[in-house]
Amino acid sequence: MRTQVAIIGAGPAGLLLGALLHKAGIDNVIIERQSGDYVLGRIRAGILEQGTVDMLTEVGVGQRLKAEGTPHHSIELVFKSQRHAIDVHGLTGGKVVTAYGQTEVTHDLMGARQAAGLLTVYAASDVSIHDFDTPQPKVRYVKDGQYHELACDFIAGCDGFHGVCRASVPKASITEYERVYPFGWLGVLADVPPVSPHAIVYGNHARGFSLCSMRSLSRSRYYVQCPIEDKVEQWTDQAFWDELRRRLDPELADRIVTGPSIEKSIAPLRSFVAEPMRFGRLFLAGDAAHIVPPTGAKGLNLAASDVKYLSDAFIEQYVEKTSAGIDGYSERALRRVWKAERFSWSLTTLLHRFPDSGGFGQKIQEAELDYLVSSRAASTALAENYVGLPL
Ligand code: RFL
Ligand code: PHB
Repeated sequence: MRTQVAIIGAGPAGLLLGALLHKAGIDNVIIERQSGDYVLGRIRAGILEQGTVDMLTEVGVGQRLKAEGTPHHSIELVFKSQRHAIDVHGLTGGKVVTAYGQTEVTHDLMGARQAAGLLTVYAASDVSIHDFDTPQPKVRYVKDGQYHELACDFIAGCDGFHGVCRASVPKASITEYERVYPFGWLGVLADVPPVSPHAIVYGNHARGFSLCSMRSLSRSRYYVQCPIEDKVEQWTDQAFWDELRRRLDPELADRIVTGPSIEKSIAPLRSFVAEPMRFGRLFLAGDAAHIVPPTGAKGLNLAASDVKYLSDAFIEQYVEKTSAGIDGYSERALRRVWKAERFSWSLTTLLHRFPDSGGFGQKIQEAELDYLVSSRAASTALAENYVGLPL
């Protein structure tokens, strides 16, 4: 089998890249390790930047997003038991973010890909990539017990943090930067109306961080910071709701509607960047190249901006016959990646309880939050990063 671009991974990065390339008439095949149902069952991101919404609209999956996504004009910060709104819309000249689950984005992109008759090989095992330092790269995999080889012009490594693509690059050719945080996020999904349907709420409290988000007007997504050693079985639903309430202001705590969790999990927090993002004819995009802690809601949005740059580069290559885009991809993508890394790290540092920072650390965080909500300049800096820096 042969294609122009072999895409490894059918997460948001791989599916969106496939859609952008197809729209430009560039042939592509996606190879995914998991089944389609497994990919759809992962509960992850929920907040889309306007640039991501625009890209999804451009590839023809904007309809349900427009009808069912919830625009957020502001975010709210809770500290010292008081809630303060930051008018993101007003401070950015009219920009908003949209609450629409990653599961829905994946569902829409999978549906459009299937309707267009494009090939995605799900449940492929033993995926390996070869010869990306030559003009004839190849992907090998096993499907239903049969060995396959896919020849291509380029390989797009969209296979997430634990994928095979970054791991296939010789160690001497790649530099990795990493920070692992000493806590996790315990997340609960529940079919109850969100306590704050028009703004994501971020809470700083001496007991730890909390977050109130949503997937729809009848489905809520909440998180509390927890020790990284905690096991999800230790947390009953009741213990989760009690802890969330303790970390919010009294009015919001009173208003929370609780119910049985339909998903409960603990996610570790990490900042990570691998440089460069191109190795001959292999290009990394999304979580395969970088991870942000979820505090700034940037992971999925960065995956989208990477594949926008990458699809532009391939279009230049195939349509305009120039390699300038491909040659500049890594540098272009990394400039935006590092700014999002900085923002996600700073918001994580500002809002979480660190084991060794003590009362002094808490007071400094509260002073910074107080400055943030009372200075127009500081609020504007937060707002423009939150809605997404320009592509
Ligand atoms: P994905 O989604 O991990 O997809 C990679 C795909 O590659 C497959 N794969 C392989 N396929 C073939 N061969 C192999 N050897 C393979 N190895 C892996 C995997 O099965 C998978 O299908 O990466 P992608 O596409 O780069 O997308 C990145 C996003 O998923 C991620 O950044 C976000 O979910 C991060 N994130 C958030 N991002 C936001 O923009 N806004 C948010 O509000 C937000 N909240 C979150 C988040 C991530 C979280 N967790 C659990 C990490 C909240 C949480 C709790
Ligand atoms: C989510 O809805 O899952 C979510 C929202 C905002 C964040 C992180 C996660 O910063």
